[in-house]
Amino acid sequence: KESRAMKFQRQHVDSNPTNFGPNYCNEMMRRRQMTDGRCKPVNTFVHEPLADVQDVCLQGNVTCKNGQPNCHQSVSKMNITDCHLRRSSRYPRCIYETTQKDKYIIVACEGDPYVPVHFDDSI
Ligand code: PAX
Repeated sequence: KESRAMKFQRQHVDSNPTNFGPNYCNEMMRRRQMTDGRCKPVNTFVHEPLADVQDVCLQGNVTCKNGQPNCHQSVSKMNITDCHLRRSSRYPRCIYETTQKDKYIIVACEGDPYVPVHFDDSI
């Protein structure tokens, strides 16, 4: 079974995007299985080395949006892409807006090794 850590990598890490352009989210949300059964409404991909994303778990501790204490904010801005489902798009045709940004990421971490399992926000 896919672990929470592996699921985070599938959904949120794309270190070396090869297909960047206006269709990035439409392709990647499908390829990374976030359009099976429903269109996931919002999802962020981080374009940094996996080790750098995992290192965020050792960086500034912050409270998560849900009040849990296990969130961490990156010390550096990271290159990310936000995928937002278009309001007019209806399953099974999931159509996304692709927006590239440089922002600090906030992830929730768990386990031993302590690794990212949830993407909380970017600021
Ligand atoms: P998730 O299901 O929220 O969390 P996501 O991050 O890909 O998935 P399972 O066993 O899978 O249910 N976990 C936590 N979740 C939240 N908060 C804390 N502190 C926490 N600690 C552990 C994946 C697993 O992490 C566990 C949680 O129980 C899950 O375990 O965001 C909704 C989705 O949109 C993404 C992030 C979420 O997907 P919301 O509205 O809940 O914040 N998303 C959101 C994004 O990718 N980018 C964004 O900018 C925003 C705002």
